[in-house]
Amino acid sequence: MKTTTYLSSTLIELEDNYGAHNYHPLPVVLSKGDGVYVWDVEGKQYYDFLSAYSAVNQGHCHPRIINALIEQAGELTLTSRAFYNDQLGAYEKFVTEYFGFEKVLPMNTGAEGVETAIKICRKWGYEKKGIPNGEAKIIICGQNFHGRTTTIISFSSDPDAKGHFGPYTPGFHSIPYNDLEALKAVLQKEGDRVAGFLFEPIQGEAGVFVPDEDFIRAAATLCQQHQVLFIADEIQTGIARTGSLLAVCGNCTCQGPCERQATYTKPDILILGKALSGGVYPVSAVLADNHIMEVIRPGQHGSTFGGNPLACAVAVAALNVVKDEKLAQNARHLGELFRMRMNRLIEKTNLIQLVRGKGLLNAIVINDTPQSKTAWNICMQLAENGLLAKPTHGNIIRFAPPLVMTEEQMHECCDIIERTILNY
Ligand code: IF1
Repeated sequence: MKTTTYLSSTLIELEDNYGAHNYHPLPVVLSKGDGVYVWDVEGKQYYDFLSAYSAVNQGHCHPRIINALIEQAGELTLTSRAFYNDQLGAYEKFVTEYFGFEKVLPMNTGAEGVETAIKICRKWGYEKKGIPNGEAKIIICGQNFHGRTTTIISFSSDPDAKGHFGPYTPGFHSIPYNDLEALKAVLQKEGDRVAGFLFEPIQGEAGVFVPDEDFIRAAATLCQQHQVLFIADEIQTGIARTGSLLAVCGNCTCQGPCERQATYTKPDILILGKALSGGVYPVSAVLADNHIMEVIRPGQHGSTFGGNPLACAVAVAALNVVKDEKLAQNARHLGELFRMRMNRLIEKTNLIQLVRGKGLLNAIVINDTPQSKTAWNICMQLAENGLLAKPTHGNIIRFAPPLVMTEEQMHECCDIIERTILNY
Protein backbone atom coordinates (compact mmCIF):
# COMPACT_ATOMS: atom_id res chain seq x y z
CA MET A 1 0.00 0.00 0.00
CA LYS A 2 1.26 3.42 -1.00
CA THR A 3 1.65 5.72 1.97
CA THR A 4 0.84 9.40 1.89
CA THR A 5 1.30 12.16 4.35
CA TYR A 6 -1.97 13.88 3.50
CA LEU A 7 -5.37 13.22 5.00
CA SER A 8 -8.51 13.11 2.85
CA SER A 9 -9.74 16.34 4.42
CA THR A 10 -6.56 18.20 3.42
CA LEU A 11 -6.72 16.93 -0.15
CA ILE A 12 -10.40 17.79 -0.48
CA GLU A 13 -9.63 21.27 0.77
CA LEU A 14 -6.88 21.65 -1.84
CA GLU A 15 -9.27 20.76 -4.66
CA ASP A 16 -11.85 23.04 -3.19
CA ASN A 17 -9.45 25.97 -2.94
CA TYR A 18 -7.58 25.65 -6.22
CA GLY A 19 -9.81 23.71 -8.62
CA ALA A 20 -12.81 25.01 -10.51
CA HIS A 21 -16.01 23.86 -8.87
CA ASN A 22 -17.37 21.96 -11.86
CA TYR A 23 -17.94 18.75 -9.87
CA HIS A 24 -19.53 17.70 -6.60
CA PRO A 25 -17.70 14.46 -5.71
CA LEU A 26 -18.40 12.07 -2.87
CA PRO A 27 -15.93 12.92 -0.09
CA VAL A 28 -13.62 9.97 -0.77
CA VAL A 29 -10.00 10.53 -1.88
CA LEU A 30 -8.62 7.57 -3.81
CA SER A 31 -4.95 6.81 -4.18
CA LYS A 32 -4.78 3.22 -5.39
CA GLY A 33 -6.67 0.81 -7.61
CA ASP A 34 -6.35 -2.88 -8.43
CA GLY A 35 -8.97 -4.83 -10.38
CA VAL A 36 -12.39 -4.26 -8.84
CA TYR A 37 -10.95 -2.47 -5.80
CA VAL A 38 -9.85 1.06 -4.98
CA TRP A 39 -8.31 2.39 -1.77
CA ASP A 40 -8.54 5.82 -0.21
CA VAL A 41 -5.60 7.70 1.28
CA GLU A 42 -6.43 6.34 4.74
CA GLY A 43 -6.11 2.82 3.37
CA LYS A 44 -9.81 1.93 3.37
CA GLN A 45 -10.74 -0.55 0.63
CA TYR A 46 -13.81 -0.18 -1.59
CA TYR A 47 -15.49 -2.01 -4.43
CA ASP A 48 -15.61 0.44 -7.34
CA PHE A 49 -19.16 0.47 -8.75
CA LEU A 50 -18.62 3.36 -11.14
CA SER A 51 -15.50 2.20 -13.02
CA ALA A 52 -14.74 5.81 -13.94
CA TYR A 53 -18.05 5.96 -15.83
CA SER A 54 -17.35 2.65 -17.60
CA ALA A 55 -13.80 3.49 -18.65
CA VAL A 56 -12.20 0.93 -16.34
CA ASN A 57 -14.08 -2.12 -17.68
CA GLN A 58 -10.87 -4.18 -17.59
CA GLY A 59 -10.33 -3.36 -13.89
CA HIS A 60 -7.94 -0.89 -12.30
CA CYS A 61 -4.29 -1.05 -13.34
CA HIS A 62 -4.64 -4.23 -15.37
CA PRO A 63 -1.06 -5.55 -15.54
CA ARG A 64 -1.16 -6.28 -19.28
CA ILE A 65 -2.37 -2.77 -20.10
CA ILE A 66 0.04 -1.10 -17.68
CA ASN A 67 2.93 -3.11 -19.12
CA ALA A 68 2.01 -2.00 -22.64
CA LEU A 69 1.93 1.60 -21.39
CA ILE A 70 5.30 1.37 -19.65
CA GLU A 71 7.01 -0.42 -22.52
CA GLN A 72 5.77 2.02 -25.14
CA ALA A 73 6.42 5.06 -22.92
CA GLY A 74 10.10 4.13 -22.89
CA GLU A 75 10.25 3.99 -26.70
CA LEU A 76 8.14 6.75 -28.22
CA THR A 77 5.11 8.67 -26.96
CA LEU A 78 4.14 11.30 -29.51
CA THR A 79 5.12 12.21 -33.04
CA SER A 80 2.03 14.12 -34.19
CA ARG A 81 0.50 13.00 -37.45
CA ALA A 82 3.00 15.07 -39.42
CA PHE A 83 4.99 11.81 -39.54
CA TYR A 84 4.12 8.12 -39.49
CA ASN A 85 4.74 6.12 -36.31
CA ASP A 86 5.37 2.40 -35.98
CA GLN A 87 2.33 1.66 -33.76
CA LEU A 88 -0.52 3.39 -35.58
CA GLY A 89 -0.87 1.21 -38.68
CA ALA A 90 -0.87 -2.02 -36.71
CA TYR A 91 -3.42 -0.56 -34.27
CA GLU A 92 -5.65 0.62 -37.11
CA LYS A 93 -5.61 -2.84 -38.70
CA PHE A 94 -6.29 -4.45 -35.32
CA VAL A 95 -9.13 -2.16 -34.23
CA THR A 96 -10.93 -2.16 -37.58
CA GLU A 97 -10.83 -5.97 -37.78
CA TYR A 98 -11.86 -6.24 -34.13
CA PHE A 99 -15.01 -4.18 -34.69
CA GLY A 100 -15.67 -5.07 -38.31
CA PHE A 101 -15.15 -1.74 -40.09
CA GLU A 102 -12.92 -0.70 -42.98
CA LYS A 103 -11.50 2.49 -41.48
CA VAL A 104 -10.83 4.17 -38.13
CA LEU A 105 -10.18 7.81 -37.26
CA PRO A 106 -8.31 8.00 -33.94
CA MET A 107 -9.02 10.75 -31.40
CA ASN A 108 -8.56 11.10 -27.63
CA THR A 109 -11.69 11.89 -25.65
CA GLY A 110 -15.25 10.77 -26.13
CA ALA A 111 -16.50 14.26 -26.92
CA GLU A 112 -13.87 14.55 -29.65
CA GLY A 113 -15.09 11.26 -31.06
CA VAL A 114 -18.66 12.57 -31.17
CA GLU A 115 -17.51 15.85 -32.74
CA THR A 116 -15.59 13.85 -35.34
CA ALA A 117 -18.65 11.73 -36.14
CA ILE A 118 -20.77 14.87 -36.54
CA LYS A 119 -18.25 16.38 -38.95
CA ILE A 120 -17.95 13.19 -41.01
CA CYS A 121 -21.75 12.87 -41.07
CA ARG A 122 -22.35 16.45 -42.23
CA LYS A 123 -19.65 16.24 -44.91
CA TRP A 124 -21.08 12.93 -46.12
CA GLY A 125 -24.50 14.60 -46.24
CA TYR A 126 -23.23 17.30 -48.59
CA GLU A 127 -20.82 15.31 -50.71
CA LYS A 128 -22.57 11.95 -50.97
CA LYS A 129 -26.24 12.51 -50.25
CA GLY A 130 -26.40 15.88 -51.99
CA ILE A 131 -27.90 17.97 -49.18
CA PRO A 132 -27.59 21.70 -50.06
CA ASN A 133 -24.54 23.16 -48.27
CA GLY A 134 -25.28 24.39 -44.74
CA GLU A 135 -28.65 22.65 -44.45
CA ALA A 136 -27.72 19.23 -43.07
CA LYS A 137 -29.62 18.08 -40.00
CA ILE A 138 -28.73 15.42 -37.49
CA ILE A 139 -31.46 13.78 -35.44
CA ILE A 140 -30.62 13.29 -31.78
CA CYS A 141 -32.58 12.07 -28.72
CA GLY A 142 -33.93 13.92 -25.70
CA GLN A 143 -32.06 13.30 -22.41
CA ASN A 144 -28.91 12.42 -24.36
CA PHE A 145 -25.38 12.65 -23.05
CA HIS A 146 -22.64 12.87 -25.70
CA GLY A 147 -20.04 15.13 -24.07
CA ARG A 148 -19.26 18.71 -23.13
CA THR A 149 -18.19 20.67 -26.23
CA THR A 150 -20.19 23.71 -27.31
CA THR A 151 -21.68 21.87 -30.29
CA ILE A 152 -22.59 18.79 -28.27
CA ILE A 153 -24.23 20.72 -25.43
CA SER A 154 -26.16 22.65 -28.09
CA PHE A 155 -28.36 19.58 -28.45
CA SER A 156 -28.45 18.63 -24.77
CA SER A 157 -31.72 18.84 -22.84
CA ASP A 158 -29.97 19.20 -19.47
CA PRO A 159 -30.17 22.83 -18.29
CA ASP A 160 -26.96 22.44 -16.24
CA ALA A 161 -24.99 21.11 -19.21
CA LYS A 162 -26.42 23.71 -21.58
CA GLY A 163 -27.43 26.87 -19.72
CA HIS A 164 -25.63 30.14 -20.53
CA PHE A 165 -23.17 28.44 -22.87
CA GLY A 166 -24.87 29.73 -26.02
CA PRO A 167 -25.12 30.81 -28.77
CA TYR A 168 -25.73 27.22 -29.76
CA THR A 169 -24.76 25.25 -32.86
CA PRO A 170 -27.82 24.77 -35.09
CA GLY A 171 -28.59 21.71 -37.21
CA PHE A 172 -29.92 19.24 -34.65
CA HIS A 173 -33.45 17.91 -34.37
CA SER A 174 -34.51 16.26 -31.12
CA ILE A 175 -36.91 13.33 -30.83
CA PRO A 176 -37.87 11.42 -27.68
CA TYR A 177 -35.61 8.43 -26.96
CA ASN A 178 -36.97 5.03 -28.00
CA ASP A 179 -39.71 6.65 -30.13
CA LEU A 180 -39.80 5.04 -33.57
CA GLU A 181 -42.90 6.94 -34.62
CA ALA A 182 -41.19 10.27 -33.91
CA LEU A 183 -38.15 9.15 -35.91
CA LYS A 184 -40.37 8.06 -38.78
CA ALA A 185 -42.26 11.38 -38.74
CA VAL A 186 -39.08 13.50 -38.95
CA LEU A 187 -37.64 11.32 -41.69
CA GLN A 188 -40.84 11.48 -43.71
CA LYS A 189 -41.12 15.24 -43.32
CA GLU A 190 -37.53 16.31 -43.88
CA GLY A 191 -35.53 13.15 -44.57
CA ASP A 192 -33.85 14.68 -47.62
CA ARG A 193 -32.13 17.20 -45.33
CA VAL A 194 -31.21 14.66 -42.63
CA ALA A 195 -27.63 13.38 -42.74
CA GLY A 196 -27.61 11.24 -39.62
CA PHE A 197 -29.26 9.85 -36.51
CA LEU A 198 -27.00 9.98 -33.43
CA PHE A 199 -28.01 7.92 -30.41
CA GLU A 200 -26.86 5.97 -27.35
CA PRO A 201 -27.89 2.27 -27.49
CA ILE A 202 -28.63 2.64 -23.76
CA GLN A 203 -28.91 6.09 -22.24
CA GLY A 204 -26.44 6.11 -19.36
CA GLU A 205 -26.56 9.57 -17.87
CA ALA A 206 -30.33 9.77 -18.30
CA GLY A 207 -30.53 6.94 -15.74
CA VAL A 208 -29.72 3.77 -17.67
CA PHE A 209 -32.68 3.64 -20.03
CA VAL A 210 -32.74 0.50 -22.13
CA PRO A 211 -34.77 0.94 -25.34
CA ASP A 212 -37.37 -1.57 -26.53
CA GLU A 213 -36.01 -4.84 -27.86
CA ASP A 214 -36.52 -3.96 -31.54
CA PHE A 215 -35.76 -0.22 -31.37
CA ILE A 216 -32.18 -0.32 -32.65
CA ARG A 217 -32.92 -2.61 -35.56
CA ALA A 218 -36.07 -0.76 -36.59
CA ALA A 219 -34.38 2.65 -36.30
CA ALA A 220 -31.49 1.42 -38.44
CA THR A 221 -33.91 0.19 -41.09
CA LEU A 222 -35.72 3.54 -41.14
CA CYS A 223 -32.39 5.35 -41.51
CA GLN A 224 -31.37 3.08 -44.36
CA GLN A 225 -34.65 3.74 -46.17
CA HIS A 226 -34.06 7.49 -45.95
CA GLN A 227 -30.33 7.39 -46.70
CA VAL A 228 -29.48 8.64 -43.21
CA LEU A 229 -26.31 7.57 -41.35
CA PHE A 230 -26.99 5.48 -38.26
CA ILE A 231 -24.47 6.72 -35.68
CA ALA A 232 -24.00 4.77 -32.45
CA ASP A 233 -22.34 6.49 -29.49
CA GLU A 234 -21.00 3.41 -27.68
CA ILE A 235 -18.53 5.39 -25.61
CA GLN A 236 -20.23 4.19 -22.45
CA THR A 237 -22.12 1.07 -23.63
CA GLY A 238 -19.37 -0.44 -25.78
CA ILE A 239 -16.43 -2.74 -25.05
CA ALA A 240 -18.33 -5.49 -23.22
CA ARG A 241 -20.06 -3.24 -20.66
CA THR A 242 -23.61 -4.31 -21.54
CA GLY A 243 -22.88 -8.02 -21.89
CA SER A 244 -21.84 -8.07 -25.55
CA LEU A 245 -18.87 -6.49 -27.29
CA LEU A 246 -21.15 -3.62 -28.36
CA ALA A 247 -24.67 -2.83 -27.22
CA VAL A 248 -25.72 -2.95 -30.91
CA CYS A 249 -24.65 -6.62 -30.90
CA GLY A 250 -27.91 -7.37 -29.11
CA ASN A 251 -27.85 -10.67 -27.30
CA CYS A 252 -24.67 -12.05 -28.81
CA THR A 253 -21.65 -12.81 -26.61
CA CYS A 254 -19.32 -14.11 -29.30
CA GLN A 255 -16.94 -11.22 -28.54
CA GLY A 256 -17.08 -9.87 -32.07
CA PRO A 257 -19.56 -7.85 -34.09
CA CYS A 258 -20.30 -10.90 -36.22
CA GLU A 259 -22.63 -10.14 -39.05
CA ARG A 260 -23.93 -13.69 -39.08
CA GLN A 261 -25.73 -13.06 -35.77
CA ALA A 262 -29.30 -11.98 -36.31
CA THR A 263 -29.11 -9.66 -33.30
CA TYR A 264 -26.31 -7.45 -34.67
CA THR A 265 -27.16 -4.09 -36.21
CA LYS A 266 -24.06 -2.56 -37.75
CA PRO A 267 -23.98 1.21 -37.35
CA ASP A 268 -22.75 3.35 -40.27
CA ILE A 269 -20.55 5.21 -37.78
CA LEU A 270 -19.44 3.76 -34.44
CA ILE A 271 -17.95 5.98 -31.72
CA LEU A 272 -15.81 4.44 -28.96
CA GLY A 273 -13.87 5.90 -26.03
CA LYS A 274 -13.44 5.23 -22.32
CA ALA A 275 -12.72 1.47 -22.03
CA LEU A 276 -10.95 1.46 -25.40
CA SER A 277 -7.90 2.11 -23.21
CA GLY A 278 -9.15 0.41 -20.06
CA GLY A 279 -9.19 3.86 -18.50
CA VAL A 280 -5.41 4.04 -18.66
CA TYR A 281 -5.10 6.85 -21.19
CA PRO A 282 -7.57 8.96 -23.19
CA VAL A 283 -8.22 7.03 -26.40
CA SER A 284 -11.29 7.40 -28.61
CA ALA A 285 -12.08 6.20 -32.10
CA VAL A 286 -14.58 6.72 -34.88
CA LEU A 287 -15.14 3.71 -37.11
CA ALA A 288 -16.84 3.64 -40.51
CA ASP A 289 -16.51 1.97 -43.90
CA ASN A 290 -14.62 3.51 -46.83
CA HIS A 291 -17.61 5.01 -48.63
CA ILE A 292 -18.21 7.19 -45.56
CA MET A 293 -14.73 7.80 -44.17
CA GLU A 294 -13.39 8.83 -47.59
CA VAL A 295 -15.12 12.22 -47.29
CA ILE A 296 -12.31 13.25 -44.90
CA ARG A 297 -9.16 14.23 -46.78
CA PRO A 298 -5.76 15.55 -45.62
CA GLY A 299 -5.99 18.74 -43.58
CA GLN A 300 -9.73 18.51 -42.96
CA HIS A 301 -9.68 16.99 -39.46
CA GLY A 302 -7.16 15.86 -36.87
CA SER A 303 -5.61 16.19 -33.44
CA THR A 304 -2.09 16.54 -32.00
CA PHE A 305 -2.48 13.47 -29.80
CA GLY A 306 -4.90 11.35 -31.86
CA GLY A 307 -3.27 8.10 -33.00
CA ASN A 308 -0.15 8.59 -30.88
CA PRO A 309 1.99 5.47 -30.32
CA LEU A 310 1.29 5.32 -26.58
CA ALA A 311 -2.48 5.37 -27.16
CA CYS A 312 -2.19 2.71 -29.87
CA ALA A 313 -0.16 0.32 -27.71
CA VAL A 314 -2.48 0.78 -24.75
CA ALA A 315 -5.65 0.28 -26.82
CA VAL A 316 -4.39 -2.95 -28.39
CA ALA A 317 -3.59 -4.35 -24.94
CA ALA A 318 -6.94 -3.18 -23.52
CA LEU A 319 -8.93 -4.82 -26.34
CA ASN A 320 -6.94 -8.05 -26.06
CA VAL A 321 -7.83 -8.24 -22.36
CA VAL A 322 -11.54 -7.90 -23.20
CA LYS A 323 -11.38 -10.90 -25.54
CA ASP A 324 -8.95 -13.09 -23.60
CA GLU A 325 -10.79 -12.66 -20.31
CA LYS A 326 -14.22 -13.04 -21.94
CA LEU A 327 -15.46 -9.86 -20.29
CA ALA A 328 -18.67 -9.65 -22.32
CA GLN A 329 -19.78 -13.09 -21.13
CA ASN A 330 -18.85 -12.23 -17.56
CA ALA A 331 -20.72 -8.91 -17.72
CA ARG A 332 -23.81 -10.66 -19.00
CA HIS A 333 -23.69 -13.37 -16.37
CA LEU A 334 -22.98 -11.04 -13.44
CA GLY A 335 -25.55 -8.54 -14.70
CA GLU A 336 -28.27 -11.18 -14.51
CA LEU A 337 -27.10 -12.12 -11.04
CA PHE A 338 -27.07 -8.47 -9.93
CA ARG A 339 -30.59 -7.72 -11.18
CA MET A 340 -31.88 -10.97 -9.68
CA ARG A 341 -30.43 -10.02 -6.29
CA MET A 342 -31.82 -6.47 -6.55
CA ASN A 343 -35.26 -7.76 -7.50
CA ARG A 344 -35.20 -9.98 -4.43
CA LEU A 345 -34.23 -6.96 -2.33
CA ILE A 346 -37.07 -4.90 -3.82
CA GLU A 347 -39.50 -7.43 -2.35
CA LYS A 348 -38.12 -6.66 1.11
CA THR A 349 -38.11 -2.85 1.00
CA ASN A 350 -40.10 0.14 -0.19
CA LEU A 351 -36.95 2.18 -0.61
CA ILE A 352 -36.21 0.87 -4.11
CA GLN A 353 -38.76 1.13 -6.91
CA LEU A 354 -37.01 -0.89 -9.58
CA VAL A 355 -33.76 -2.09 -11.06
CA ARG A 356 -32.98 -1.82 -14.77
CA GLY A 357 -30.05 -2.20 -17.09
CA LYS A 358 -28.12 -4.61 -19.26
CA GLY A 359 -24.94 -6.50 -18.56
CA LEU A 360 -23.09 -4.55 -15.87
CA LEU A 361 -24.63 -1.17 -16.69
CA ASN A 362 -27.47 -1.01 -14.19
CA ALA A 363 -29.36 1.43 -12.01
CA ILE A 364 -31.79 1.30 -9.15
CA VAL A 365 -34.49 3.93 -8.80
CA ILE A 366 -34.96 5.13 -5.24
CA ASN A 367 -38.48 5.64 -4.03
CA ASP A 368 -38.18 9.38 -3.43
CA THR A 369 -38.33 12.60 -5.44
CA PRO A 370 -35.42 13.55 -7.75
CA GLN A 371 -34.92 16.59 -5.47
CA SER A 372 -34.47 14.48 -2.33
CA LYS A 373 -31.06 13.67 -0.85
CA THR A 374 -31.98 10.01 -0.28
CA ALA A 375 -29.89 8.55 -3.14
CA TRP A 376 -26.92 10.69 -2.15
CA ASN A 377 -27.23 9.63 1.48
CA ILE A 378 -27.47 5.97 0.48
CA CYS A 379 -24.30 6.38 -1.58
CA MET A 380 -22.56 7.91 1.44
CA GLN A 381 -23.66 4.90 3.47
CA LEU A 382 -22.53 2.50 0.74
CA ALA A 383 -19.11 4.16 0.79
CA GLU A 384 -19.01 3.71 4.55
CA ASN A 385 -19.76 0.02 3.97
CA GLY A 386 -17.04 -0.31 1.33
CA LEU A 387 -18.77 0.22 -2.03
CA LEU A 388 -18.53 3.31 -4.25
CA ALA A 389 -21.44 4.34 -6.45
CA LYS A 390 -22.81 7.69 -7.58
CA PRO A 391 -26.35 9.03 -7.85
CA THR A 392 -27.57 10.41 -11.16
CA HIS A 393 -30.62 12.61 -11.67
CA GLY A 394 -31.28 12.80 -7.95
CA ASN A 395 -33.01 9.55 -7.15
CA ILE A 396 -31.21 7.07 -9.41
CA ILE A 397 -28.07 5.16 -8.40
CA ARG A 398 -25.92 3.77 -11.20
CA PHE A 399 -24.08 0.49 -10.58
CA ALA A 400 -21.30 -0.27 -13.05
CA PRO A 401 -18.40 -2.25 -11.56
CA PRO A 402 -15.33 -3.36 -13.54
CA LEU A 403 -16.13 -6.39 -15.68
CA VAL A 404 -13.33 -8.50 -14.16
CA MET A 405 -15.42 -9.15 -11.06
CA THR A 406 -15.98 -12.73 -9.85
CA GLU A 407 -19.36 -14.22 -8.94
CA GLU A 408 -18.30 -14.43 -5.30
CA GLN A 409 -17.33 -10.76 -5.25
CA MET A 410 -20.63 -9.82 -6.88
CA HIS A 411 -22.54 -11.67 -4.16
CA GLU A 412 -20.50 -9.84 -1.52
CA CYS A 413 -21.31 -6.51 -3.21
CA CYS A 414 -25.02 -7.35 -3.35
CA ASP A 415 -24.82 -8.21 0.36
CA ILE A 416 -23.35 -4.76 1.04
CA ILE A 417 -26.05 -3.04 -0.99
CA GLU A 418 -28.78 -5.11 0.67
CA ARG A 419 -27.46 -4.45 4.17
CA THR A 420 -27.12 -0.72 3.46
CA ILE A 421 -30.61 -0.37 2.03
CA LEU A 422 -32.30 -2.43 4.73
CA ASN A 423 -30.53 -0.49 7.50
CA TYR A 424 -31.23 2.90 5.95
C1 IF1 B 1 -18.31 13.94 -17.09
C2 IF1 B 1 -22.43 10.96 -17.52
C3 IF1 B 1 -21.35 8.88 -17.83
C4 IF1 B 1 -20.76 9.45 -22.60
C5 IF1 B 1 -21.29 9.19 -23.87
C6 IF1 B 1 -19.80 10.72 -24.85
C7 IF1 B 1 -19.21 11.02 -23.65
C8 IF1 B 1 -19.70 10.38 -22.49
C9 IF1 B 1 -22.41 8.22 -24.03
C10 IF1 B 1 -18.09 12.00 -23.58
C11 IF1 B 1 -19.14 10.71 -21.20
C12 IF1 B 1 -19.08 10.85 -18.89
C13 IF1 B 1 -18.44 12.18 -18.83
C14 IF1 B 1 -18.41 12.49 -17.37
C15 IF1 B 1 -19.66 11.93 -16.82
C16 IF1 B 1 -19.88 10.72 -17.67
C17 IF1 B 1 -21.21 10.18 -17.70
F1 IF1 B 1 -22.86 10.71 -16.27
F2 IF1 B 1 -22.32 12.23 -17.66
F3 IF1 B 1 -23.32 10.50 -18.37
F4 IF1 B 1 -20.42 8.12 -18.17
F5 IF1 B 1 -22.45 8.31 -17.55
N1 IF1 B 1 -20.82 9.84 -24.95
N2 IF1 B 1 -19.66 10.43 -20.10
O1 IF1 B 1 -21.25 8.83 -21.52
O2 IF1 B 1 -16.87 11.39 -23.29
O3 IF1 B 1 -15.47 13.43 -23.54
O4 IF1 B 1 -16.00 12.60 -21.27
O5 IF1 B 1 -14.47 11.30 -22.75
O6 IF1 B 1 -17.99 14.23 -15.96
O7 IF1 B 1 -18.56 14.76 -17.98
P1 IF1 B 1 -15.64 12.25 -22.67
